[in-house]
Amino acid sequence: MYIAGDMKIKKYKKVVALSGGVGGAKLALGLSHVVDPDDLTVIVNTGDDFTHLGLSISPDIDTLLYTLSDLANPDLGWGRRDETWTFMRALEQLGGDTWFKLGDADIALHIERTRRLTSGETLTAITSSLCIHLGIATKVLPMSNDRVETKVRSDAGWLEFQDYFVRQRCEPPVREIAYRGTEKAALSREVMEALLDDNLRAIILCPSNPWLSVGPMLALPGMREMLKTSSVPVIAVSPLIGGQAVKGPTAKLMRELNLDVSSAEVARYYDGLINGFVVDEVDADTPLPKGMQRAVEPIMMKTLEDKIRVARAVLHFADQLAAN
Ligand code: FO1
Repeated sequence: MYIAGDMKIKKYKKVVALSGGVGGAKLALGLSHVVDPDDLTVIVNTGDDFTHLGLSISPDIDTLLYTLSDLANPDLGWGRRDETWTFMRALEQLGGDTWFKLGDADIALHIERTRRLTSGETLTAITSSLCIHLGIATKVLPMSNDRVETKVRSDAGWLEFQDYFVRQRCEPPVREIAYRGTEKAALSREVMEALLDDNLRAIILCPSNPWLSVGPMLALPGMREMLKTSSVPVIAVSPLIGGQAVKGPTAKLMRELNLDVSSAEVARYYDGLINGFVVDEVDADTPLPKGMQRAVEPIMMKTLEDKIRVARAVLHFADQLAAN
């Protein structure tokens, strides 16, 4: 805090969120309505990225871009609203690979990103430019400009993430998860600056799948250290409500990894990295690791109002922890 004139101006106002997948994008949208756009940075998982039909696909970045620009397909949770599928039908007719659905408008994004990556631009620069064209004021930062590939080991061996998640619809039991490339990948300079900003108010781990969407970000050299030593509150929101995943394979994955399917297990995964954990009312008695503070809030986010309410609650929780 510093005093300018007789006004108390809250100096600490920058918010950084780590997000991946649909759940993360919901809270990021809520935060974008609560925090001034130029004070919000969302760091996005790129471990789901892959090359398909020669195109560089970044699903978690795209889900976030479409969500923040209100272009997201409300039913699918990925891709664009009001989409048409002429390309996919033509690809089918030609015997092409159609298990990964690419809508006609969505393809423009993949083609443009591929063109610019091929010309040598970084994923960070391209994403920033896409935000401008999509009218997104929130800063969206890929976690790294280097290649990282989340892989899951099933009984039939290692699977590429999208093959597991989409082509095989998360059916193969997962025995192990690996974040290929993280040992030599680097956090981008922009990510480091955002996390080390001395105007920071809070760091938020959005309710994404901890093992599949947040894990790759935590595996990047330096990320865990920065969260552990952060001088501002680091808050995570549980992706589970009453032992059920709100969406996606989180609960099934936890069972297969012989983990307890509970918010307590998620808290253990984040132990040492976060100061506060937000759980739903049904999980109000979740036991937390020593030193971790709890906030109880209905965390199901269906409407925009829900997303804004949860975002406000998370920031209020962070401010309370900062004040103590
Ligand atoms: N998910 C699916 O379940 N089926 C699809 O056909 C599919 C296509 C797709 C295309 C572009 C894109 O950005 C995402 C797409 N997704 C699809 C979702 C994607 O697999 C997941 O959002 C993430 O990888 C998991 O967080």
